Amino acid sequence: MNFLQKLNNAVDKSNSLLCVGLDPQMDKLPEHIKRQKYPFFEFNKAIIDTTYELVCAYKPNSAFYEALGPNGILQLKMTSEYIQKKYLEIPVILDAKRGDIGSTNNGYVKFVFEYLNVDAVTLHPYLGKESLKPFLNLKERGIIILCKTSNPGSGEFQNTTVDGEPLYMRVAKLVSGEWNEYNNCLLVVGATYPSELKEIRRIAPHMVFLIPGIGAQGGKVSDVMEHGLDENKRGLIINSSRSILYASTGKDFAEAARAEAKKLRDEINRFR
Ligand code: NUP
Repeated sequence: MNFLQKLNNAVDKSNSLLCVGLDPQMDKLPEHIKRQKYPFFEFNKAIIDTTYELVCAYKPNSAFYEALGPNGILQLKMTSEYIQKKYLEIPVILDAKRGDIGSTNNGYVKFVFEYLNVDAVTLHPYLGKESLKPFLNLKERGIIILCKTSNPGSGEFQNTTVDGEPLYMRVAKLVSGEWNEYNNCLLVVGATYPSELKEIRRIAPHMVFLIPGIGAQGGKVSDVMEHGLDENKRGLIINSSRSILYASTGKDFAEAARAEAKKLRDEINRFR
């Protein structure tokens, strides 16, 4: 089964387009979790055990784990293995935004798909298709390319005009076309840019988009659903991290996360 089939099955089973971002931050963890040997893993485990029925994917961002050094990387691996063992139908996306020259990308491929063994990874397109071949050739995995990011300054490069069109449109065209030989590519489009999302959906009607920016960054579910859904009322992986993880920082954090995830899943489904 390839990534998109696995994702589709998870969407069917959970009736959800919601992805929970597993982005633990030490200063935001409940006190009793902070004291554990593997605080990020214990935190994630509790979040996963209360939200697994409500999500189509989990998305740990590598930065939060790398910040702790080897112990953080180990907890990232423990998190990925936990999902694979207990909830193997739910795909795991590593948000790492990698992308280097081809020979160096082989190292990233090993880390992401052999050591961590996740289902999909985020990459930036700046070095071009040739450099990303070690990723693009992986027919079973999800290759998720940054197209229009959610941050306030994303337009600095992404909206510059290249041959009469904004750069993000060039990215959307190439990635959905000639980069997508094995039908394993997805695009990242921020929830905070609905008009760009609409244009990108027009260019790539059948692609799946990873949509960050809902919740803490202010993106609106209604905008994303109006402009991002595909003809089958799917085609979106809608991520939220902080709004769910830190719905409460007390002992009830996992139940509060579940309530928030359920609210968001249901809100998304009202537009489907
Ligand atoms: O354009 C992007 N915006 C963004 O926020 C691309 C991303 N991958 N992200 C990531 O999504 C970000 O690094 C974080 O892991 C998550 C959003 O988190 P939150 O704002 O929901 O807490």
